[in-house]
Amino acid sequence: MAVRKFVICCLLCLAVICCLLCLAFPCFSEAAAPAKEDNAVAGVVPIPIELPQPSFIGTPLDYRSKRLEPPSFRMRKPFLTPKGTLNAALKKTVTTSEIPLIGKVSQIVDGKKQHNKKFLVELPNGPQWIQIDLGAPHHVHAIIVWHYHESERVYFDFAVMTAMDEKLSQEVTTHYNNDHDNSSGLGVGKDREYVEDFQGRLVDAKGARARYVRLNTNGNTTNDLNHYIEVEVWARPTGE
Ligand SMILES: [Ca+2]
Repeated sequence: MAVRKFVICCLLCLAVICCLLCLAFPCFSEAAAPAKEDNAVAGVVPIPIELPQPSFIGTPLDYRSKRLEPPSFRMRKPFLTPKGTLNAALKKTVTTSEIPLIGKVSQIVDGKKQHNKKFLVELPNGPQWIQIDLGAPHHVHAIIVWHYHESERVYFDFAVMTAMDEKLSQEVTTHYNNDHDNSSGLGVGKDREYVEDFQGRLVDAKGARARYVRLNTNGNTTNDLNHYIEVEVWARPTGE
């Protein structure tokens, strides 16, 4: 009986000592837990997108379409790209289908993206495009566009393409197209329409090889004009 009591006492003491060790040295209790994964998976990191201030002016959008994305008030998830990916569009050469009515084409890639009208580049009515020359072939991972986010609006026939030449004849890839009836002549697109906001629209270009990036629109829910505040092209040089 005495031996049994002695064994029970020893076990209780051992348990108390283990608990005290775990409290004093957490590594005793976490030794088997897997290492916590960092934001950066091996070789890729989230692109550091700097967002402008949201706008709280303007009337709510009165537009209904089965092609319109349902409203989302969530922040975009981090977008991972290979290390070394930069905004290759910044301060590069921009050409446009027509001369802007407001602003200069260089403002599309000047890094300024607040919603105020002084940052706005306005192109005339009808189908219009802007094109960015990255200066050299790149692997393009993400194209982010802020058309005009002062008030809620939807831009029509939004299409994003990349190519190796400025005439868009070599290695042409369409990454986004919501021209559902081919009214802009870019082919029928099945992507959704969306409401502009301060986060801009990120188009996944999946590492496409390209030197030129072209963005198209054909008016919007407020008027028939076409607008750009900023376009970013997150890419890495191919080294060619
Ligand atoms: Ca700008």
